[in-house]
Amino acid sequence: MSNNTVSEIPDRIKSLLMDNYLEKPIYEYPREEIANFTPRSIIGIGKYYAAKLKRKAEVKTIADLANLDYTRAEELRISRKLLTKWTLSATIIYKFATSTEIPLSARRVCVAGLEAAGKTSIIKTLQNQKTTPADLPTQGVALEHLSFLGLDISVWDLGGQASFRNLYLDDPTHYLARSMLLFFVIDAQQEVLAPEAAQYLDDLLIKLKYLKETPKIFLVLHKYDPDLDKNVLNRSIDQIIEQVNPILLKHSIRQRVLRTSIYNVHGLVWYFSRIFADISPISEILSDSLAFYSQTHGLAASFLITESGFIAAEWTEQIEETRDKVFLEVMEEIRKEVYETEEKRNHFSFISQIGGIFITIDRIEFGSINLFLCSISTEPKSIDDPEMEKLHEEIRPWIFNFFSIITT
Ligand SMILES: Nc1nc2c(ncn2[C@@H]2O[C@H](COP(=O)(O)OP(=O)(O)OP(=O)(O)O)[C@@H](O)[C@H]2O)c(=O)[nH]1
Ligand SMILES: [Mg+2]
Repeated sequence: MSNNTVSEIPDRIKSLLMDNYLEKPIYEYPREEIANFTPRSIIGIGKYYAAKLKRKAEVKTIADLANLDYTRAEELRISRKLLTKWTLSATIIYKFATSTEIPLSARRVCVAGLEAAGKTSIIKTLQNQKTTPADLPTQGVALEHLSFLGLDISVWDLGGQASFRNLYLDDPTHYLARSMLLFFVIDAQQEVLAPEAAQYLDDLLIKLKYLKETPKIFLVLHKYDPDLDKNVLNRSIDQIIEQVNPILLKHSIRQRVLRTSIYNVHGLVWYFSRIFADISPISEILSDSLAFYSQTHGLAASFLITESGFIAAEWTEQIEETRDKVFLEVMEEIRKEVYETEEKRNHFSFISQIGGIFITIDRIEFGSINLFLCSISTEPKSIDDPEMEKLHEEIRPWIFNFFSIITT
């Protein structure tokens, strides 16, 4: 029935599974049925532990295991490290089995929209580069790269001048096919351009339908600048949505709207981080671990940031109002560390310009993946503080564990 046979499973997922405990060869199962496999089919879970999980926590399938709270390790008398690893494996398999997304291997995204909507500026901001109003319009397509938690994402920046738009529409197989996500960028301050933007979106969606492609579509209402009157902006956005909504409806596409500005870097990076996290199998579990880590150690906030500046996980319970400022300071320090410091430091700390906030940053390296763990505290802590040492000793192996799974 299903054309999603197991042979299409990426090696990364196959390598987590054993087929000795199945009634028939793995490739004969429909993809969604993998979620119902016994936990024993996960590599590393033997008979003894499978029985224990069943008896003590009613875990009978991979789906059950994916939903098991791994902080119950002590109560279940299973080592925390093992249980974390198994629930993570189960989560990755479960997500794969139940997702209707384009496979993880397709990591191409398109950014389209009218000229001067701000597409190139958004991409540059995500790449941690400065943009200036004097930057030139994109001539045709510019191919860019973003990296998120070990995923290499290639970004097609489709220059928006009318002559180029026609080029893409004339050859959609080349310009639009095999994309996982399509960001359609609209200048939120220019409601007069909305009919033209809506027309272009319609043209693109018609071509995608013809190609039988269903990338996730995001409307990026850009130039939503923080210093502008929100009433005026929102009124303009309402008018834009009014033009665009019928097009989405016509193509039965769910409305997903982002409001971004290059003058709100945290907001922009955060939005895109969430979207990319959605296509990364490990982001959710990283967030859970970070929350656990932060609460255990009484932190005010914490970020886990990738070398390229994306937020892999964030926990900011106690510093809601100053979060954006702190985030920008953190990003600036990381940028300096990555691009300007000659020798790599394993950790460093600094005091925020906002009074009473102390930040330490840890570099966590795993193969080619570099992460920065930022611990934000309201009490002065030095990097030589034994408390901090303890903290780092704890989180490192966790993160290490995650990456050992996704990269093997
Ligand atoms: N106020 C404001 N201006 C922005 C923002 N983002 C980009 N701009 C400005 O908008 C203009 C166009 O930006 P680009 O990024 O070149 O636009 P583009 O969509 O790539 O344009 P094409 O390459 O021609 O398709 C530039 O002057 C940018 O500085 C924003 O968030 N707010
Ligand atoms: Mg451009």
